[in-house]
Amino acid sequence: MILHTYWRSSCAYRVRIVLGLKGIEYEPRFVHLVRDGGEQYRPEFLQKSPLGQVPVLELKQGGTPVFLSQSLAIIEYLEERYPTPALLPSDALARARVRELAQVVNSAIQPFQNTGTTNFLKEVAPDLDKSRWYRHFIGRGLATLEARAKSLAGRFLVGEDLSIADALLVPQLYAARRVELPLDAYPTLLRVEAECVKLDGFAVAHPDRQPDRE
Ligand SMILES: N[C@@H](CCC(=O)N[C@@H](CS)C(=O)NCC(=O)O)C(=O)O
Repeated sequence: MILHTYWRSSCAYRVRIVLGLKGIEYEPRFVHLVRDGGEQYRPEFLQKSPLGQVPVLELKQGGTPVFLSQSLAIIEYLEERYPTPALLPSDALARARVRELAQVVNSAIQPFQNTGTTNFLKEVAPDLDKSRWYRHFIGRGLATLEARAKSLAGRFLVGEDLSIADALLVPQLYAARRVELPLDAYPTLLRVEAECVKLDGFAVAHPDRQPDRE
């Protein structure tokens, strides 16, 4: 299987974590999101991902390549195909909690920090204070996660078992540090992150360990 990825993409980082935790071999193909106006907008990549975004998982169906985008769809596909270690709890409410926290990152934070969004903002609102923008949306999302985590977290974000929610949390904290958001208001999230990064699956997925890192 092939993963179209970029070292600093938090969404590709999520998928790399899941591939690493499950020990799934894959071939990376690098898509530079900044160089030459963004390789994600080249016609050949838009055929794989019409939104022009990474990650994309490339699979073979009956010998023909097929392309799956959206990190959460990819992660749930991997969870079904490679169930060990399980990254979704067996209890229905706990499973919904994992998806709830994953969606806070996926829907309520990441779209506001996305390169495509901020490039467009530069165009339509050149005087915008970008650092205030990032702090507002990332801070609001992390505060939501922290509030939930206070009652839900154990060793990991939802209870004692590692889950998809942890695979979204760690890249989001990485993205928050990139924009220098102070993180001391989120002690539970930092404690969970410290547990996650002890695991090899997280270590191998880190942006600094990617061959396309600059
Ligand atoms: N919801 C999508 C978001 C994907 C996304 O925004 N990817 C970013 C990198 S983290 C990207 O490729 N941005 C390039 C652009 O929008 O131009 C997912 O979870 O995969």
